[in-house]
Formats: sequence, structure tokens, C-alpha cells
Amino acid sequence: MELTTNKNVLDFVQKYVDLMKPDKVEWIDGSKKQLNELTKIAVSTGEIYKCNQKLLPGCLYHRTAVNDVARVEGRTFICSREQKNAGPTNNWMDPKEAYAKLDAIADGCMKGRTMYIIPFSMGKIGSKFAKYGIELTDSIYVVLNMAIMTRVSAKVLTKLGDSDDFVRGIHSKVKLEEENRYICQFPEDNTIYSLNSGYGGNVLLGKKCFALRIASYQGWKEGWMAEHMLILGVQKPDGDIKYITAAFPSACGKTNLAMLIPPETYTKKGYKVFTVGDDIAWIRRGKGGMLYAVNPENGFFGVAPGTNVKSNPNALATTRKDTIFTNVVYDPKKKTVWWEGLDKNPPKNVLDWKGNKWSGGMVDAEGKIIKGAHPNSRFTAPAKNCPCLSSEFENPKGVPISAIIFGGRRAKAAPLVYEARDWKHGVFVGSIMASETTAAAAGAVGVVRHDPMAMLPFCGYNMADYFQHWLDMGKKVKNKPKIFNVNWFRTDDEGNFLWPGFGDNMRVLDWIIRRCEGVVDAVETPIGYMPKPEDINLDGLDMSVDDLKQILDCDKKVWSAEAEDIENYYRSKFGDTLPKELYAELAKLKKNLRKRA
Ligand code: SAT
Ligand code: MN
Repeated sequence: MELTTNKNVLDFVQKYVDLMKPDKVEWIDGSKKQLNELTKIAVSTGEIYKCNQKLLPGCLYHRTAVNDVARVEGRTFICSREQKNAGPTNNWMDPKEAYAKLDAIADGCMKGRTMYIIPFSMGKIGSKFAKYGIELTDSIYVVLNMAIMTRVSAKVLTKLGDSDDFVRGIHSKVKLEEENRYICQFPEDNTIYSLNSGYGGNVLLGKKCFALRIASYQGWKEGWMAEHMLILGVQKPDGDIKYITAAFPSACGKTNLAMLIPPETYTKKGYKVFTVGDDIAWIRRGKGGMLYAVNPENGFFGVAPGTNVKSNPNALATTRKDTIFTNVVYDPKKKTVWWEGLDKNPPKNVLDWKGNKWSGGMVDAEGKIIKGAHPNSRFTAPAKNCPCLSSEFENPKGVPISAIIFGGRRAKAAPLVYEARDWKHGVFVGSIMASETTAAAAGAVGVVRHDPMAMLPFCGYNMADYFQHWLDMGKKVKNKPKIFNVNWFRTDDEGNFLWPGFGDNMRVLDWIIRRCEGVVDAVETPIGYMPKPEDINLDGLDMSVDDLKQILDCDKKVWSAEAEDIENYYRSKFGDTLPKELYAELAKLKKNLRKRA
């Protein structure tokens, strides 16, 4: 039964029913009953497996097609009317051409299938931050994931009323053909069109496609920001909570940082960390001349491998019920799941992420270990399961931000932490972010690439305009957050990590908070303010101040080369379109390096 009389919604649905020709159409109201019925159908067709309901109540297991395991950046397009509005970092397709191409692929693609119509909200329904969407899909897996990751409810349609202000999401698996896979965003039409994939980031259209690509464009037009950032709160012993947002590229530990458990030296004193979000922050100006952030999502789509009781006990606890596991190891007898790094006892005689027989310790012809879980295998878990979820998670006004952190995966160059001198310099620091690529996107892993603000794959408009938008926001906000850069991933010459990371990152957050409060000094270096090594609390850590000095350095040679590389990147990618302020910051960096050489 139709859940609305909104003509804009009905016309949109009808247009794609006519094109895709599903046998059946079903409106999703998000009720438990409906989701259970859909689960039953998906289990009966083998699309989904039910996990052991005693050990993992409400949990499900799914494998994607082998050729469909990550976001496909090469096949992701920003279809703005003018090419210059997609900018030099996005693939662009003319919207007319894109609609024609995708319509041809989608013609009749749902014959023999059901089209599900999912009304969903990004952000708390009815709140000022919230934005609504309707996703059409032929995948029950997508329906079930969207019901965890977003707020799926008939209430969305009630709130929407007769309005046209909703994002149109169109998805079909079609035939899962790689050569016909397209993830197209049409920012001026509030539309996303995704064909031939069944993998998370390509098909859960509320996530990267809407909450980042479309929303970043909306934010630019409407004076707010959509960022690839986690949001966390650090409660100090006096009860005051400081909120921090942090941008890292995919699979660089955002979920781990967001759910961090502080080391004993902090818990003893009463410090606590609360999670508001692990991937996306929508940021607006608010009371007291500050920036406020909400997490528009309702769940976590986290990387499974490496998640364990030690690395992230909160994430693991979050996944023990009502969670969907994708592309991990499945034990068909016990109906349990496993992934590399979960524990030291990989199961025997089970199925790997491709559905092949697999046993822990299996090696290939060259003697290399065959992994059971795909490196980008994921859990989709409800936020409300998270033991450290912030009480502010649903606060419609968001949380006030004291600090913004940028961070990448860099074996060399970037120190453990440094602070930008001011907002403008902070925007520069974000714009020069670079990181080694991970398995979260299809392509080579471990190659250093520029990834400004961790938004390279997610900025829905011209990145030069995006930089300008950041600069402009700074001009409008009186009590701006301080901006920092961190790097947990420095290695020695043998490739060993020099910083323990995980919970111990609290020691860096502590310094950051004290800087925000103005209660600790810093050393001025050519790249910004750095901690005095003795100001990082090393209590309980097997690390000396001398060890720490190794990762709190600013090597002039390395940074001079870095400055050259930034100059090349700026000039070759953006040329004259880059805001002048950023060229000025680069000139300042070069001058600082010369001065202190
Ligand atoms: O696949 S997603 O884009 O949803 C996750 C990620 O790559 O960050
Ligand atoms: Mn992400």
C-alpha cells in the first residue's frame, strides 16, 4: 500500500516503476514485522544467512559478489550540469548523457523482482539538521542495512508532507556487471542513481552518496558542512565534556578512535570517551558562536578485520546482536562469524568470504596465508547497541565542537600531532592531507595519494569551491574549533609502528584538549605548534620521551620535499582556481622551512 499522497514522491516512484518494470512494489515502513518477513524471504533464496540466534541474536550474514567488494571510485560520477562544478578531482558526466545511459541499463531490470521503496531520514526525524530521502531498490540486503544505518519509517513521509525536498535514490543490482556499474550523483536534482552493485558504500545511498556527496553540495549552498568525520566526546574528571570531530580516509581507524577506551592512567582519574558518530558529521553554526555537529547516521558500517576485544571492545560489543556481517568467514555448522584479527583461533572447515571451503592457516601455492575474510569485510550494527554511545547522540541541536582533527596513514613525514596556527592555516593543513590507500576502495593499496579533508571520494562539487567554503565558514564563526593534524601510523625503517595507537591515542586527545583550554604550551615549528615531548602523558606506556621525540619531529628535508609536492598538487590540480589564501599558506610554510633551516 502506498504510504503517502505526496505527488512528488508518487511521480518519482512511478517513473522508475515504468522504467524498471518490477513484478511487485513494496513500501517499507521500517516495522520489525516487515523486516522479519523480508529476512525470511532473503534467507529462503540464500541471499542472507541467519546466524546462531543464541550466540548472535538478530544477526545475519551476507556475501557480495566476488567482483563487488568495495566502493568503485573510477565508476563514481558527479553529474552536475556544468563540468566545472564537479571540479578537477571528480569524474564528471553530463547529466543528460548519464540519465540516458543509466536508463538504458535499468530498462526492465526489475522484471521478476520486487521494488522496495524506502523512506529514510538522515538525522533525527523532525530535527533542524535532518534531511529526508527515498531509496528505490531491488535488494532486501539494502533494505535491511538501510534500516540499521538510517531512520527508516513512514514518519518520514508524514514529516515530508507535500514537499519536494527529498533526495531521490535509485538503486538496482541489475546483473552486478562491473562494466555497467555506475554510481552517479546529480547534485542539482537531489538525485542518486546506482546500478550493478550490491556493496555497502555503492548502494546504501543514505551514506556516502547522500550524507556526503549530495549533502556537501547542499551545505555549500545553504551555509553548513557535511564532512567525512567521526564525532566523539571526552568527559574529564570534572564532568565537563569536550567534543572533537576527526577526518580520516576510509579504513584508517575512525571507528576505533570514536569508540576509544582510555588507558588506565586516565580511567583511574575519571576520564570517559563517548561516541556520537564514526564516519559522517553534519556541521552547522549554533549557540555561543560555535560550530555544532550531528551524526546523520543511525548505525555503524565498520571494517571487521582487526576488530577484537583489545583493539575495540566497544565495537565488538556493538556487533553481538541485530548486526549484519558482510564478506567475513561463516561457519555453516555453528552459524557464527569470524575475521582476521578477531582472535587467535581461526575456525576450521568453514566458508571464506567467497563461499569456498576454508580453514584457518590455509596457504596458497606460494605458501602465503589465504585470508578468510575480505580485508574490506564489514559489520552493520545499530548505534544504540554501542556501550559508549553518547547521551547526545539524538540531540537535535548537535554537540559543540572544540577541536577538529585531520589525519592520514603516513609511514613517514607527518608527526604524531601538530596544531594549526589559526583557522586559515587549519584549512591548509586539511587541504594537504595525504594518505596511503586502503582496501575500502577498489584499486592498489598502500599508495600515498592526496585526500584533502578525507573528502576526495566524497566531495559532491568542485574541491576548490569546497576549500573556499571552509575558509568562509571560518569567517562566520566566532568561537572556532582549533584544528590539528595527527598520524598514528609512523613506522621505523623495519616497518614497525612507532606509536601504539588505539586507546593510547587518548594521550594525544588529552594534549589537544589542554591546548583548547589554553593550559599547556607548545613548540612553534615550521609546520605548526607541536607538543613538548614531556607534555604527552606516557604514564603506563613502554615508551620513553626519546622514543616520542622520533615521532614529534619536523624533518626540514622531508618537509621541503613535501612542500614541493604540495605545490605540484595545487598547481597541477587546481591552478588559479585554488583560493589565494591557500597559496599564501604554502608560501608561509616554505618561508618557515627556509628560515629555520
Ligand atoms: O563503503 S563505505 O563507503 O560505506 C565505507 C567506506 O569506504 O568508508
Ligand atoms: Mn568512511
